[in-house]
Amino acid sequence: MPDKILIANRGEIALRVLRACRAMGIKTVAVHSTVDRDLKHVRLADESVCIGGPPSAESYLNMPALISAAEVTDAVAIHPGYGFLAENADFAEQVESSGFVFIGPRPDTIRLMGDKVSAIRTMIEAGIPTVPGSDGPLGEDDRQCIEVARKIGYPVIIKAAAGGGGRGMRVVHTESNLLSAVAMTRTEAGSAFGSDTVYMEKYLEKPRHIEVQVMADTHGNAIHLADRDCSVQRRHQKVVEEAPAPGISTEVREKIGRLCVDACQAIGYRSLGTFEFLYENGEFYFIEMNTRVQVEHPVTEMVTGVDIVREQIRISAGEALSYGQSDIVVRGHAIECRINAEDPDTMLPCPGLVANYHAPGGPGIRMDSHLYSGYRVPPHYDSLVGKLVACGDSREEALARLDVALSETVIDGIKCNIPLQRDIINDAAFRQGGVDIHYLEKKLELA
Ligand code: MV4
Repeated sequence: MPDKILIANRGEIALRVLRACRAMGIKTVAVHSTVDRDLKHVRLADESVCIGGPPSAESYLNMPALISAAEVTDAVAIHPGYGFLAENADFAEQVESSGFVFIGPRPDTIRLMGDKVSAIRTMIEAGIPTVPGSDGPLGEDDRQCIEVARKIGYPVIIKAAAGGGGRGMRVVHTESNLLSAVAMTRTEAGSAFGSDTVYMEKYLEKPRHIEVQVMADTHGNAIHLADRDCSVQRRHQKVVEEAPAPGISTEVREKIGRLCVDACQAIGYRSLGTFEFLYENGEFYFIEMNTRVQVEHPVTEMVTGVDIVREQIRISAGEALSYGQSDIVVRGHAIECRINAEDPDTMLPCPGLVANYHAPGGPGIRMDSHLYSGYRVPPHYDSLVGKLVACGDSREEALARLDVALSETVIDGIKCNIPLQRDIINDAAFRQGGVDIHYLEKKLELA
């Protein structure tokens, strides 16, 4: 195992990684911006290094500062968390060429999955079902583009190859709008991502977002940890996630899980990964692969008992997976509410001083949060301040525990989305299970 890990992140995920390191007897280095000196994980880390000013570009995205911090502290490995540089292939490459271990996939794998066209092509070859589409970049030939759309059938969606996570896409309902939509998406992609490569897919109107968690070691072993449903979202920000996805039979779960495992082995995947699918009318359609630990990983941990971050660290040290597929059993149900520091009316970030914080507790409750009484939420970063996760033998039991836990959580001094979360988890359609990706935005429109 590495002797010392540098945590190249902040907030709740930095604390989550720190906890995994401490439980494994690994020393920790926290890095922080000038406004983040008082972060909980900075206080708990063995060492800490200030890496720059408040803007992320000066600190958490500052590659030379991060590498220097690893050098001066004699760290062996760097954990990128999620967001920031977690899926930056150039960073992973620089970490490795500087003699450190990047806790994640190989840089070329990150690059392959970062380009959505090459990710889809790779998955088709590896036997993963994808959305009917251009299966490659759209060329400059207008007639060919029209042909592809006719073959797929309208509506279609034009996506930027370098986009992902909802950035750089446009839905087209009729042929008369096709070429201008392609041109606009191209132009926007060029200026936003520095690549104007676009591709086309059939637009699925009411899908669910279901993802499969995988892990693969450097000895050729790969397993899946079943699925999560992340359909409850607003403006491409997930709000509630759960595992397993409601209404998916064990047979179907095992079938899609096995396909993902086989794909990992076919491409020589290493580390944690998430296969993102759209699910509609009983079919899975791959859209993207995430090559990092995800915000919502705790729901999978709660139903499988696997410490996903520990396995991620073990894999990066060249250890074999601690589990075979037959060791992985989904037990009960877990649901996560993302707690954001935001105004419930405007949904805009609401930073400030947390005068008083009381975390919930009880059976099946887990609160992953870096909050404490007297902590000031800075305005410079994501508004996520915690993740409240509840599990139970059934979805109903998890929901009952989650509602109690939300009701007893106290975060005084700043506004947060706990009222919205209670509203969602008590909503009849959500209680039913299996809402689609448009559920929350429609619900908020009506309110
Ligand atoms: C789609 C789609 C419908 N059909 N692709 C948005 C985020 C990015 N990961 C892919 N996205 C979508 N791709 C086809 N062919 C609808 C979305 C989509 C979406 C997907 C997952 C979760 C939330 C979403 C919200 C709006 C649109």
